[in-house]
Amino acid sequence: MKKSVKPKFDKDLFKRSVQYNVRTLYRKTMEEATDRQIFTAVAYAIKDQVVDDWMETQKRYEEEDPKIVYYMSMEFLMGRALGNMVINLGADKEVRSALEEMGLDLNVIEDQEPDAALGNGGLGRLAACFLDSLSTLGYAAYGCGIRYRYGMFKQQIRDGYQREVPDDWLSDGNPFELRRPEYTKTVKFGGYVSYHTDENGRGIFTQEDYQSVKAIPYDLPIVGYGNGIVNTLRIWDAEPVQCFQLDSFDKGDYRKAVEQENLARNIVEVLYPNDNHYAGKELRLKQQYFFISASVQEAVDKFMRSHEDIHDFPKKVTFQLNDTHPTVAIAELMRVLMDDYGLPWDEAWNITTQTCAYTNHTIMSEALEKWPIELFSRLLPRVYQIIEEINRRFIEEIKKTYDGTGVDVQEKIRKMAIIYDGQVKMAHLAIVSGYSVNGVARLHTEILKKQELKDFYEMMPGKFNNKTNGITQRRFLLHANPLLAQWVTAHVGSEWITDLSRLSGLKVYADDPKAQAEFMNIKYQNKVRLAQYIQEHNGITVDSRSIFDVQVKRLHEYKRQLLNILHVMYLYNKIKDNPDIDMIPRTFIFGAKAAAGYQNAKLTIKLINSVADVVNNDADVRNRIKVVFIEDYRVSNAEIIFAASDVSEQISTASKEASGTGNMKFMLNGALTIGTMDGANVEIVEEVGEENAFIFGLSADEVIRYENYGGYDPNQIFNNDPDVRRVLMQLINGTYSPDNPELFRPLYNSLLNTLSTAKADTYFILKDFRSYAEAQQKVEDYYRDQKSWAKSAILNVASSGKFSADRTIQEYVDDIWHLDKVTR
Ligand code: 26W
Repeated sequence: MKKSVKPKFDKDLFKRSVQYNVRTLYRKTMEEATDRQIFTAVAYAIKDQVVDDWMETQKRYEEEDPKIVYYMSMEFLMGRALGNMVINLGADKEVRSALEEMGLDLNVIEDQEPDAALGNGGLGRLAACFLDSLSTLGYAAYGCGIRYRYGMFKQQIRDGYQREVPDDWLSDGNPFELRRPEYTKTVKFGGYVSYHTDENGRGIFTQEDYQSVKAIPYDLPIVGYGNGIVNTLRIWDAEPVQCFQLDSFDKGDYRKAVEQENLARNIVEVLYPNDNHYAGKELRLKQQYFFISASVQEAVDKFMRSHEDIHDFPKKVTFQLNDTHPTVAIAELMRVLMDDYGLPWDEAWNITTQTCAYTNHTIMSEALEKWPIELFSRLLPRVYQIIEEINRRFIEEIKKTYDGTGVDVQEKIRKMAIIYDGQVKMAHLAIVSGYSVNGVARLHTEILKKQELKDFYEMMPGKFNNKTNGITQRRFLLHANPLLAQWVTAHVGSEWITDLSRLSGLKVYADDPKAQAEFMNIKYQNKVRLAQYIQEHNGITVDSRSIFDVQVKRLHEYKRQLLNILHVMYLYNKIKDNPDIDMIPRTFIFGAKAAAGYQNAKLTIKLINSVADVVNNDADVRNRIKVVFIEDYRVSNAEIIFAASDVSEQISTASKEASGTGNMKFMLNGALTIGTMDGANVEIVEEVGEENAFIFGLSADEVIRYENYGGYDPNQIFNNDPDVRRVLMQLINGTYSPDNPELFRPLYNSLLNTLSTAKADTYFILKDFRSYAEAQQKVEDYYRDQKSWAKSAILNVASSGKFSADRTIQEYVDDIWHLDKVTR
């Protein structure tokens, strides 16, 4: 194996290439071109330099024949590519100086790139971080996904309300993508399955009278850091099959042709903007099967291009299913192996169950995918047959395992069957048919084993394992926070870029006054940068010396943005009662998109903005608190936000947040966490020490215990805690909505429903309020001592080594995938 080499960067070639691109793409000189056009020209010039490494990597894979992981995911939340690619190429300095010589600024050019927002939140961003780590570590990998025409909607705030605007991210083309029509696949929907026996008496199943769609892959390069390895994110576009031959232009065919064309047009139209909420939409299932069928076909084709025996497939290929969304891959692989390769069931099953592995990302019951049989079998008749057979055999296995043991077998079947009660349960399919099931943080995996998936864990304990999430430090420190990145390198060397555990070398500086001052100054510079962004985008002037207290993530009741804003309302009351109260100025920053149909989430956005209007414009407040809602929170502005944060709000109801990954990005950038013992917060606190974080609230065990007893009674708190009572009354007395005092009634009701049948405060907001307010008081007291704060902040950076996606990926490789390392 060769030692990794720093790829060479040809500066002159790059400059000529940019000029040439502007000429040929736009028929313009550099002076005439718009910023956006220059971005495109630069992007093509960078892609030129990547293509050699890309080809070289793929050639190396052909020679070495390493095992390949296919990371199957409905979402890849990539953000911008240019800046990251330049960094990973090791060409940041050269590109910057080349552009400067041309009178251009890389930062300005980077800002022209639209985010590739092909994801909702955590799960999609995790997939993007994993791809970065796979390339950097030198493992052969494909990301498989959908080339949505419209990604995550753009959020506009109008009069305090969220408006969704389509994200036409491809309108100016995508310079980084490569269309690969030579790998086109056909995907079949609907029709029926006919059965006949061939001359050898073997059963043959054929799908008849179906509709088909062409799947055309677009490849995006995933550049490893400084190692010349380039993997591929392959996203599929849909096109109609050509069937307008004139001689078959009779009525029936015409209708079918139109239907097929519509199917192709609709299928990749838009990413479903639901996070953690299953809606059961037919088009969503079509999307799932569309990209999975194409990806599975291509994986098998590719394998067979260079191998003889399909039985060796699991030695060279593994599929990681990113939640249940791609789980139909299991049945599709069975179908291909049996129907296209003629394997008998048992052989196909052996291969499939050694190939597929499943990651669970949530215990929220409303997120579980359960497709109605009627819909599933109508859309995917052959795949459904196969799932029925998997289910039949699994039920036999349940009986074999539990018959005569005293266990209630019927009860087991009711709870564990893949098909039950008219529904296909995708998680059950994934667990039964895969060789690995993992959660995404230690606590989450324990809850899966002990509660949600208890029956499966008891029956097949060996499959279960934990893989605590991670993030890529290349994007979220090196790119997002250049000042801190330089400072870190000056103290511990640059190895942290590919070995984040090196950050622990910073611990010796935590007490050093010079290091503390430098650190706080960098934080201040980053706060100035965010303050400028806020000034430009919100027209709000914020004090860069105030505490930046930030909650950015999808808007969800379980994430409890409502708890945060209720606490702001409480602080505002304190100021109104005692106008001279001594309070360190604090800027409460929110960023969050709500699913379009999620009423309470949307109303929470309105509440945050209404509180902002009142608080920010009340002279009595004297700037001690400010509230800012950042419009259109996304990867690109996240990079600015994390770098500038002092306080990281990770306040989900314990047990509900599977891991969280934003929590890690804040920590890496030296923010202190205020949070519950939930998800990866538990491990964050374990690394950094409880004295360097602010932990509050019910534990996961306590929450689960209450839930098992049917919840708790929030009225007691309402009746006994005057501060809570006052804040809640302000939701319905017009304090924040004078024109419509009833506006926030639904939020009030969600906390305190007086209807005896409905549950109230299912996310324990009132239950945790006091404890949260106390923790927030500690935050303020602690911030008064800048030395202590700086020390804790440095210790947070120094203790974040565990949370690199490089560590996570290496664990997946060691325990699940068993890939071979490739170097260049
Ligand atoms: C079917 C609708 C749907 C859509 C998205 C259901 C579930 C999802 C995702 C699983 C939601 C998600 O992004 N989950 C988050 O995954 C992150 C990465 O593992 C975790 O860090 C977050 O805690 C988890 O909420």
